[in-house]
Amino acid sequence: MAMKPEEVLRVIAAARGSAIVVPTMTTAPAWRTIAPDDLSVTCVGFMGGASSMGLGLALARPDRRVVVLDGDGSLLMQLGSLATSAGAGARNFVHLLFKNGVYHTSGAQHIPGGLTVDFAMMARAAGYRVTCAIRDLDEFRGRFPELLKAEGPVFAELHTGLAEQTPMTARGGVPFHEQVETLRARLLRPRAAA
Ligand SMILES: Cc1ncc(C[n+]2csc(CCOP(=O)(O)OP(=O)(O)O)c2C)c(N)n1
Ligand SMILES: [Mg+2]
Repeated sequence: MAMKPEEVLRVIAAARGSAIVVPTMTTAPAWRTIAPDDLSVTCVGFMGGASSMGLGLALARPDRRVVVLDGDGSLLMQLGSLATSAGAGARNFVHLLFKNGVYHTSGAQHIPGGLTVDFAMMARAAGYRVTCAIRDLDEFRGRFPELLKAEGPVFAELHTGLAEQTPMTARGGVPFHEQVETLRARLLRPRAAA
């Protein structure tokens, strides 16, 4: 049975430490409830852009982990970004794919290939250093801390069901430019206080 995305997000929130998190699509509304007021910046609207935004942050701040919470339809739309992320070779880059087989945010239309597309294999072929697929919450709970510490780029395909909310049903949240300002201010603080 597919994992509940909200439960996966709770595991991430509990284990992430000082990692910057970049949610997108249906992970976004859940994440702002589960991990409010923190080192996160939500990628909205820009399908396939979350990993590029996360990659920029990872390259700029090699002292921190960056965890991207991506959508499968989004990644398919920018499949070439796998090679970009892998090619950049950022050791601190962790790319988590919420594989639900649909474009949930826009009405749950099936993505091309449905659940048969093997994104972990694609990431491996693109050159990610660590890749895996995880189907079970206990397995994810056990493996996430090690994925978070592993030498990246790391990619994990997470088999998840549908989220309770989408950005369409749960609108709002902090406007993007304000999130960026807050994140920048927090990252510019002296390391000891960060
Ligand atoms: C280029 C482009 N086409 C279409 C859309 C409309 N759109 C917004 S979200 C979305 C679906 C996202 O699906 P997925 O990445 O699988 O995330 P999920 O909603 O399943 O979490 C679509 C098609 C868009 N934002 N950009
Ligand atoms: Mg999806």
